[in-house]
Amino acid sequence: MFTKLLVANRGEIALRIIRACQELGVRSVAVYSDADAQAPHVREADEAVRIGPAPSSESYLKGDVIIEVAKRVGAQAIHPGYGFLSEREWFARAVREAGLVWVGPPAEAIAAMGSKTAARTLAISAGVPVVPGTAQGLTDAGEARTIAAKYGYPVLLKAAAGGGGKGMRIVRSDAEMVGALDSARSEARKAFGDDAVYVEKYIEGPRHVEIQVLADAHGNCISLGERECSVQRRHQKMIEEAPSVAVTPELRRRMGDVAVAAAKAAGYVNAGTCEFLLDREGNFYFLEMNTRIQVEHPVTELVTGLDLVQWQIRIAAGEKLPFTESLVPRGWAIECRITSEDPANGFLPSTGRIEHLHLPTGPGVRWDGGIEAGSEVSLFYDPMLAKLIVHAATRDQAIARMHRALLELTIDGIETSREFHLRVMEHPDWQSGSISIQWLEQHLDEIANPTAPDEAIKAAAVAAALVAERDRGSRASGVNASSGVGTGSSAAATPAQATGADAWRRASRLEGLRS
Ligand code: MV4
Repeated sequence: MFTKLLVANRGEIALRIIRACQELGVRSVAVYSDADAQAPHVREADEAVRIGPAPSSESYLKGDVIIEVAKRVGAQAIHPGYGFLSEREWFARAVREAGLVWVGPPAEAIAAMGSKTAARTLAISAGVPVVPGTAQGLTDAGEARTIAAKYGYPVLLKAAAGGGGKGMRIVRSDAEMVGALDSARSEARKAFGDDAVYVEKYIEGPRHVEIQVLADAHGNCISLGERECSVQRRHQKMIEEAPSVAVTPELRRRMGDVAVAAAKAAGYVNAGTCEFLLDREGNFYFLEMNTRIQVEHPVTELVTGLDLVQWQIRIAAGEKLPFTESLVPRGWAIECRITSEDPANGFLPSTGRIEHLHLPTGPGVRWDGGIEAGSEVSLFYDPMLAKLIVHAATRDQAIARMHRALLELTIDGIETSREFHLRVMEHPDWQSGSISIQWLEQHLDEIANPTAPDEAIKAAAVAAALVAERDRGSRASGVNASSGVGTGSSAAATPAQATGADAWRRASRLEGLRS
């Protein structure tokens, strides 16, 4: 095992990696920008080194600087987390060439999965089902029409270099083709410097289901089951769960086998994820492979009992996986991404100082966060502040537990996605599992901008809040009704009181009482 590892990231994932190091007996080295000098990951690591000013392009993306720091402090390995340098083939290669160990897949596997058309060709050769379509870039709209005639409209134009939905256009008729191809090309050129575009049959209303794989350097590769990530907005996932209501044991085995085949074809080692579309008939299609640890890895950890980040490090250190069979999920896990965005305001990023932070605890609750009271939330980095993750025996129990945990959570000083998540947990479609990748955007109005309730409901909410307030009058940590801001720690309250406090928060927002 390594004695020292450098964490090339910030926020919650940096802390997550530092915790894994501590439990493995590995010394951790944090790197930080000027904006993060006071950040928790800097304090929790065994050592910390400043790498530059606040903008990521001058700090967390400075691969050469980070490699120099790793060599100087005597780290043997670099863990990139997700985002930043995690899927840059050149960085994985540079780490290796500097004589350091890269905690991630080989640079060649990153490259093989980096181009969508290359990944598609690789998948097809490995017998992995992909959406019907082409694997070569289009020459012109005429060719695109011929291909569309073969598969039938609607079709989807996709950028070969793509990712994140950029350079994607749905085409429903021959008449739309010329305009769609032009705009897909120019968007792809701007985003990736490559205007190659190819065609797929458009799958309507699918789910996004992904399979976690773990491969060691000794030829063992296993599937750890699926995560369902359909609750997303503009390609940003908001909620993930494991397992998926749409996946039977038999489908899990088939998707797992396919994911392992794709990983093996790419020469994959370490943790990776194969993304699939799952249609209403139960057909699944490989989309792409994410060659990093993902934000939503904790839901898989909770249903498998494995520590994926520790396994990433152990695999990089040359350890063998102790199991050769794919694992069966136990219970149900849900993750909500807590972001500094204001759902009631078009998810506008919110900035400022976190004045007060009260974290949920209790049975089956996990908080993977990168913030604390006093943290400054700026626009320099991703708005994801933390993940709230729960585990319970059944999906219904996990939803009730997440709702309870969200009620316990208080973040004061900035707007967050907390109330958005409460409204999703309360939604009948979510509760019955009737969701697809289109569901959130179709229901955003009722979830993110709940219409003002009529006077009777509003009065009842205020009354409930006042009862809760009266009942906790003797408590030291009550809701401060005079300020109208629900800063009270509801951890000490009964569910009814917590609901009352939440009704108060909602009512006071509607009344414009919140400062
Ligand atoms: C699709 C699709 C429907 N049909 N391909 C979006 C990003 C990229 N990773 C692939 N994406 C999609 N590809 C076909 N042939 C729908 C999407 C898609 C999507 C996929 C996963 C999660 C969220 C999504 C949101 C919109 C569209």
